[in-house]
Amino acid sequence: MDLSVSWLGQTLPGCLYNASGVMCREEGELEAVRASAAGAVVTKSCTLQPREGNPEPRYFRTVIGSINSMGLPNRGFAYYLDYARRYDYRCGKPLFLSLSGLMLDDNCAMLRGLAVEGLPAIPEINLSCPNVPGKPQLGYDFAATAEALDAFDAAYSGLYGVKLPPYFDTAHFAAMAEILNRHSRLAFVTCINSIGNGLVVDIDSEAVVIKPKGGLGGLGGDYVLPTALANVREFYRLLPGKDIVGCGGVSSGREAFMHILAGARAVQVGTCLHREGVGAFARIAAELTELMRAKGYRSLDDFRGRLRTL
Ligand code: RRO
Repeated sequence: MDLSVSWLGQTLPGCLYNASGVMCREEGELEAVRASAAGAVVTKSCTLQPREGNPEPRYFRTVIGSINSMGLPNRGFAYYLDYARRYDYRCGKPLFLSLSGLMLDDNCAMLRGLAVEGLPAIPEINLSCPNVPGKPQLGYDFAATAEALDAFDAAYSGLYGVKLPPYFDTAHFAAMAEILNRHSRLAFVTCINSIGNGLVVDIDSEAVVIKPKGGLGGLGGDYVLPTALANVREFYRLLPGKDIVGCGGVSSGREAFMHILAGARAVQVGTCLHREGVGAFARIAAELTELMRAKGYRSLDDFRGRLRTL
């Protein structure tokens, strides 16, 4: 069975990798992902300067998913750039650098910093962090997103991607797609970041479960699967020539299959990876392989995007 993926001019050995934020803040975690059955590696979203993030508790696992308000804890751009300098690109697993500057100039400075190095690492610019108090998600401000993409094009001459927040209205899919389609070097979009500002309530204590923002945080896991699939599907239809990376609610081969059927070129794993560790990649890949075998598919190209409508 062939789970390899042709993408960004190379062949990834597998279609699964980590969602930014999970198992990717420290070099040891990044190397554990690289050494696993993952087909690529993405770093924790970084800012120009290191950040501690929000006060604990800031991540909580529920029976069917997760809520987080991490607040962008990261080691700072220089740390991940240094990792990118030393990364073993010959392993065939592309390295994505997730960038989440606190303002547009910071993102452009990081893009320029990456450009001068001439490294094969690929930026995934995060337009959708829901958890920094006072900083709205850029992807919900269409004019600001349009301005940001123009600035990214000026700051960086290579291919790049963006991580989008979930959208919930067909008019918003269309408006965002129209903006994204203006940028030919925007090669991929990752759908979706967590569903922002959910609230998990504990009945026993009659309290919220995370401390920042009065308990509000981004939802992941089973809560978000249908929303993630809708975003993958709509952007797959609306962004011809660009690739969609599916992210949201993948905990077995079945959800990975659904994302690819909806149009995903590669699939990220977040909440499940946090719960299970890097062994999740081999397990999900084996389940996807078995499902494909049962259906008579030999490669991901056999069914990518071929979701049927009624
Ligand atoms: O660090 C976080 O709180 C965080 C980020 Br940057 C993000 O993009 N998505 C998320 O759920 N948490």
